[in-house]
Formats: sequence, structure tokens, C-alpha cells
Amino acid sequence: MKNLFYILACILFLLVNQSCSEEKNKLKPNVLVLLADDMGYTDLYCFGGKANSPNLDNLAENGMKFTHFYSPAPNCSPSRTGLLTGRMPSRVGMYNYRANLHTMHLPNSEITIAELLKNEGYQTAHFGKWHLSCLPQDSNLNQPQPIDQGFDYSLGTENNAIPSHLNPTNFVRNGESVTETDGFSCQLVADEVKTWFNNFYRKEEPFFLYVAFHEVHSKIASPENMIQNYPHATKKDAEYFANVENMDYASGKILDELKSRGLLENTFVIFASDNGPYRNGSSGNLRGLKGEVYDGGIRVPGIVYWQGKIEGGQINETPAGLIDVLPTLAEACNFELPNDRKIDGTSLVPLFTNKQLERKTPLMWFFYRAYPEISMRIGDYILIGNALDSVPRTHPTADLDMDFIKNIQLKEFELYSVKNDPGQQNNLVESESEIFNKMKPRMIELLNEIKNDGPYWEGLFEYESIPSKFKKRYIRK
Ligand SMILES: [Ca+2]
Repeated sequence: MKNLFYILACILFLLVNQSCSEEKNKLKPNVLVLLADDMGYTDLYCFGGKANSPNLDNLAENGMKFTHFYSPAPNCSPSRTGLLTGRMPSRVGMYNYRANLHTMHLPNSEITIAELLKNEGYQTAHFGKWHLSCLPQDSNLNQPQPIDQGFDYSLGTENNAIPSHLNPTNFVRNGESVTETDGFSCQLVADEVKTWFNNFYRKEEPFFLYVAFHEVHSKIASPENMIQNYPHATKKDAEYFANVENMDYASGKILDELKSRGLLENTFVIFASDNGPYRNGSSGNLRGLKGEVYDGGIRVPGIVYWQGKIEGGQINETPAGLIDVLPTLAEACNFELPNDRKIDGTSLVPLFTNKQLERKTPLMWFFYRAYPEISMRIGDYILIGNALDSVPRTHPTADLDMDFIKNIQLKEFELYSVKNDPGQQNNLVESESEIFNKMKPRMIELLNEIKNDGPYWEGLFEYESIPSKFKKRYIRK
């Protein structure tokens, strides 16, 4: 009898305890990051694009649309680095996209959003493009895998879907290669999210899902029925618009999955692109494309949705970006920022209640491979810095680049008012000399800081070994 009483008491304790932890975790928002690849500022319908994007349009209508939202870099690996660490990618040492077999990677010493949220009791999962290290593990390289960077679960690729978005053969699930797939990459990713909910989701814990679609990066493949939605476009345009539409459809599937489980109401959702487009016309009137530090290379669509916390239908023109996600989540999910390193981003939470943002470190982009190499935004102004060097550039980072990165000196500047001159045509260095003289030393100070912090990678590709087709577009005359 005494034993029975003891067992009942234990069961009661466990039930109460479990329901308490469920209650406690209900207070912590789930986090869903949806990231497009190479999608331009004006690709989504709600940003003035021609593609059908009803799901993301709906997300924007019911959340906050950011019209001056920036990726941390004009190409893939550094952008993802900035998103996951809240630090400028050059400070972390991700100076460029990571080529296959490359020694450059996201160091294990970096602290990612996944690691921080895991410490807070979150389940964590990554779906889609990784591009922060070799994947799967290569014993010669021995680079941190998604699980080492805080992701309990992972289905993705090292870089792009190969041979295209259709039936990719290079997916890796939790370290094991998946060579046979059936379908389009974004749908495979969305279906895997559903599988994850069915098989792995523990409802007593909050979750962090990082969904990085391969779309709309080339080489694209789109469903025929969606291509037919654009009968008046050229074949190439129709395929591209259908690619945006397919990614939107996959985003809708994931959002519906959360909704059907009653989870969307307590989920912080953010959608953005990892950099500007490679395709003229898809960044609207902004100057430049992917790979450039003019706005066309870095300004991207940004949507934040958080039911009950953000009133729907708002358009925010404050400069913000993916570098701000980590500090935003620190405030939204109530955890401490790492205090042993510089975090460059700023929490966007004040903007959700229409307060002003106080940004300590300006948004800045140092991309050594671009000409010019650097830009920095403060308020409505963007300062551009150019080294005017003669160091040859290659597509993947090579040995000659490392000394250039560490020793870069800026020689020439351009200043633009982004609101008055979104196409960045009218250089104000002389006419707005007061602003220029304020911004220039700040840029140099920050550049010196990140030059000092960023690791010096040994064992990079030798410049001479890089095929000429990966040199010609990138050699400065
Ligand atoms: Ca990209």
C-alpha cells in the first residue's frame, strides 16, 4: 500500500513537472528561419516582382516588411556566417564563398544561434544549403559539421543542389549521403521538415528550424505547371519566376505544417535572401548584382512575422539585416549574448513596437573580391571604399588574397544618399563633406578591427593552380 502510494505520488510529480516544463517552454517562441539563395530585392510579388508568391506575401501582410533589409555579404558562405553568428563574416574569417575542398570554413570556436538556443532547451534542425564547411565530413579537412555547430538534425548539401534543383544527388542526412531523391529541392526540404515533425519533434521543447532553400540559385529547375503560369514571359524568365513560386510554395507547406500543429502562433518567423541576384532586373533600380557591395548585391527582401508581438501590415524602412537575427533572438527568446567576442548585429525587437533602433556598430560589408571592396551604411547614407589595388582576384579564395585582405588600404571613396538615390549614381563625397568626414574614420576603424580579428588561413589554393576561367572576370586591370 505504502509502495502504491509512493508510485502514485511519483507519477503525479512527473505529470506536474512535465506540464510545468511544457508551460514554461510555451513562453519561449519557436524560431523558423527561411532563407532563399540569390533571390533579388524585387523578386517576390510583395516587393514588386512578377513571380507569384502568395505565401510569403501573406506572411508580409501579417507581419513586418523590411524595405531596407541587408544580407551580411554579397555571396553565400559569408552571408550564412553573418546570419548564424551575428558577426561580420570577415571578422569570423569567411572572406568569400567556400569552394569545394577549401580550407576556409566556419570555425568551431564561433558560437551559432543553434548552439545558443540548444543551451536554452531548444530542439535544433537544419534543412537545405549549408556552405559553411565540407559536407559530409572529409577526413583530410576535418571541418565542423552541422551537429558541431549546434544542429541536432540536418538534411542538406555542402553547396548547391547538383545537377540542378530537380532530383539532386548530393543531399546528406545527418552525415550520410542521400544520392537518390525524387522531386525539386525546395519540396524535398519542405517534406523533410514535415518528416522531422512527425518523427523527431518533442512537443515539450521549443524548436529552431533553419531552412536554407537552394532556390533560386542557378542551376535552376522549376515545375512545368508553374512555368506555364507565365505565358507572356521569355522561357528563361518563366523558369525563373516559377522557381521563385516553387520556393514560395515550399515555404507555404512549412508554414501550414506549423499552423496545423497549432505552433505558428508562438513562432518567430523570418524570411530573407542570402544575397542579391545574379540576374539583371531582379534587384529593381538598385545598383549592382550578387558579388558587389553596392545595394543590388546586398539589399534583400526581409519579412518578420511574430503573431501577437508584431502587428500585421507594417512596412519598416529602418536599415536592418540578417546580422541582427542573433541579437534579436537573444532578446526575443531571452538568452545572454556571448560576452567574450564582438557581436556586430543589433536586436530588432524595439522596431516591432515602433521604437527607434540604436545601432552601435554600423552595418558594414567588406568583400575583398569585389571592386569596390567595402560599404558601410549609417542612417540614409552609404559610404563605399575602394582599394584601387592591382592584386589579381580569383573566384575561389587563393593564397595571394590573404595578404591583400590583411593589408588592404582604402584609397578612394563614394558617398550616396540611399533614400534619394537608390541607384547609387550621385557621389556626394564633396557636396556632403561633413557626413563623409564623419563616416570615413568609422569605416577605417571598423575595417582595421575586422582585419585584426579575422583568421589568416593557411593552405589556400595556389593562385597559379586556379583555372583561367575562374580568373578572367575577377582580374583587376
Ligand atoms: Ca547565394
